[in-house]
Amino acid sequence: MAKIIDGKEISANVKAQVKAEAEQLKAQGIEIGLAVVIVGNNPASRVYVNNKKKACEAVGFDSYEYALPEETTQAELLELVEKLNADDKVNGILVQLPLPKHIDENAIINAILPSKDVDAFHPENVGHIMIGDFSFLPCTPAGVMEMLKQTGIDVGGKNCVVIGRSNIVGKPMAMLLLHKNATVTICHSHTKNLAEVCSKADVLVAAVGKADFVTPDMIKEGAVVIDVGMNRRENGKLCGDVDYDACFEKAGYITPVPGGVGPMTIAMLMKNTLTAAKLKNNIK
Ligand code: BQF
Repeated sequence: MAKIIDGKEISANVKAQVKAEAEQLKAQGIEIGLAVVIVGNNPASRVYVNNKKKACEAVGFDSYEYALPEETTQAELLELVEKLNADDKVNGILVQLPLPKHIDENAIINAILPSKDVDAFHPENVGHIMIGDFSFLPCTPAGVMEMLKQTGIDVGGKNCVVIGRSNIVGKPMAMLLLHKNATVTICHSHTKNLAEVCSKADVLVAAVGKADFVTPDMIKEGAVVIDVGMNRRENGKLCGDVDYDACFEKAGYITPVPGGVGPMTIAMLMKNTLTAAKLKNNIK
C-alpha cells in the first residue's frame, strides 16, 4: 500500500520558509513583487493565475496582475514585457501559458529579462539548468525534487523514468534527476514497450496529459509514482495521469491529484521570486 506524498503539506513548508525570508528582506526595506500576465479567457489559466496571486499574498509578496484581452497582439504583449523588465518593483515576470495561437510563445519568453524569468523558460536559464549552475529552476520539476527531498527519497543510482518530453516538465525534470545522480530514461509517444520500460522504474514521473494513462502493469512493486498530470474528467473532476485507485496498492509512494505536484509548482514559483529579489539586492 502506497504512502501518500502530500503536496499541500510540503508546499506549506516551502511557503513558510519563503515567507520568513521575505519578512527579513522587508525589515531591510526590500519589497518583493511578482507580475502575473494573462492573455485571453482560458478558464484553467484564470484558476492558475488566481492561485499564484493568492500565494503571493500568503508569503507577503506584492502581485501585479495584467489581464489582457484575447485580441492582444504580439507587439503589445512584447511592449508590456519590456515595461515590466524595466520596472524596479517587479522582481519576477510570469506570463501564463498557453498564449493565444496568434502569439509566438518563444518570442515572448525570449523577451523576458533572464534575471526576472521566475518560470526559468528563457534559453539563458535553460542553458544554466543544463550545466547545473542555475539560480532559477522550472517550478514543476523543482517542486517534484522538493517533494522527493522532504519525503527522504534519494534518487542517486536509482532508475528514474519520465514519461513526457516537454520543455516545461519532461526535459528539465530529467535533467534535475540526472543532477542528483539518477539513471534517467525519458519516454514519449514514440517509445516502444512503454509499459515494460516504466515497470523497471524505481521512480516514475508521469507528465503525459492523459487521464488514467499509468496503470498498475506499468509500475514496479514499491515504486515512487509522481503524477504531474492535470486533466479534467467528463464529470468536471480534476485528475492526473495516473490511475490512482488502481495503482495505490502496488506503489510504494504516490502523489494525489489534486493536492500533489500542483501546489508544489506554486510554492516553487514563490521561491524563485524570492531568489530573484535576493539576487537583485546582492543577498545570498
Ligand atoms: C492542486 C498547469 C498545465 C498547463 C499549464 C494546485 C495548481 C494546480 C493544482 C496550479 C498548472 C498546474 C499551473 C493544484 C499552475 C499547477 O491543488 O492540485 C495548484 O495552479 N498549477 C499553471 O500555471 O499552468 C499550467 C498545468
